[in-house]
Amino acid sequence: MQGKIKNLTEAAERIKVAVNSNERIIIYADSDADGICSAVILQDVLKNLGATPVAVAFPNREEDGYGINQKALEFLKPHAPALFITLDLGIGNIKEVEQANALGFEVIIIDHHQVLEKVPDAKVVVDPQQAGDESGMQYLCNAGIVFTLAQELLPAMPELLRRSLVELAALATISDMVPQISENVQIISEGLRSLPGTVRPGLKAFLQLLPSADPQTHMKIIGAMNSAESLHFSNDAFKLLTLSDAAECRELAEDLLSRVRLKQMRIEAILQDVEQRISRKGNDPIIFEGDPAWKLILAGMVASIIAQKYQKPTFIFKKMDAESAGSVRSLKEGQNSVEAMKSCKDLLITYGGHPKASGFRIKNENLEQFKARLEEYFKGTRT
Ligand SMILES: [Mn+2]
Repeated sequence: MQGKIKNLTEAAERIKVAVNSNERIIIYADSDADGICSAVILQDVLKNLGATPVAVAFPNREEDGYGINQKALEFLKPHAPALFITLDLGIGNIKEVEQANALGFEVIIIDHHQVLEKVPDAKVVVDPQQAGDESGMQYLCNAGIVFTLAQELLPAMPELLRRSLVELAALATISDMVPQISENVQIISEGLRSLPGTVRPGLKAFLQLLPSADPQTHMKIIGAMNSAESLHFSNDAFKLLTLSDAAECRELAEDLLSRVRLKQMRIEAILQDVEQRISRKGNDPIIFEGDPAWKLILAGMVASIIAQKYQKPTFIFKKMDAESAGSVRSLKEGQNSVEAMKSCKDLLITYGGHPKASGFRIKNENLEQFKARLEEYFKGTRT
């Protein structure tokens, strides 16, 4: 049997104290399906314990920046003091966690991304990737960790609630493309088995709108969740999954599904653009392309497709006025994108993620040097 995720019990205990003493609780989660499902699971569990978070916030990666950022701290400041729980982000926010502490927040980080130079100075840090975590559960997506936390918080979880949460954990596990091993297999099979009979109005709305015999229904739901862009720290997919009114759910679900189609067209356009540029270049060790017209939230999808097709570490970014931000995909073993960026961290504003999928933000004046150093780095890793 595997061990327990480090600090999971500490996180559960601290959350219980907050619930019992009516402390304000903030949930701050990433804007993708994993972050959104993590937030829904945690909010459901808190409600079951009798608490309602004062805010559930999601950053817009394009406008606000990835992870905990200045705008988010500004936005959430009025709620201090509060317990500030980060989901699917936070492990890279060393400076921002210090700022949150100074504002009077007590931070619990629940993340599954790679630790950078050090673990932020939060009250509790749960991340199977951190030193001293012997659980061996690095394969869990964030919602998988939160689902494990949920069982800790509600040891006698009613079956109906458990099923409703495992449905979300399954969607997040599939969406995050984590290895389908151990608990992940269990979560996916249990969740997908339960999904057609879901009691969650938001998921029911999707099921009513999608053809019932389609074996890819869950993929379409995931696509719809991932197409919800957070705006003013609110996210429509989260809203949908926590609403109870059927008519409202239907409207939101329709809207999210139509955004998927728009998103696919935009991705196609960027892909064409990138491939045209690649065809004009020689045998560079990496693909490194950016443009002011590309949407940052699409960079990850584009980078995935390009990296898969060309089998090279791929950096796709949006070039903004002074800074650029983008996504990285590096699929080969031994070509760890986070380590590559760590070797250039003096040039970066932020960076982080997983070896195969990560992101960065950089001042435009450093772009050329960043590219050159990455090429140097990856030359040394070519097999
Ligand atoms: Mn994740």
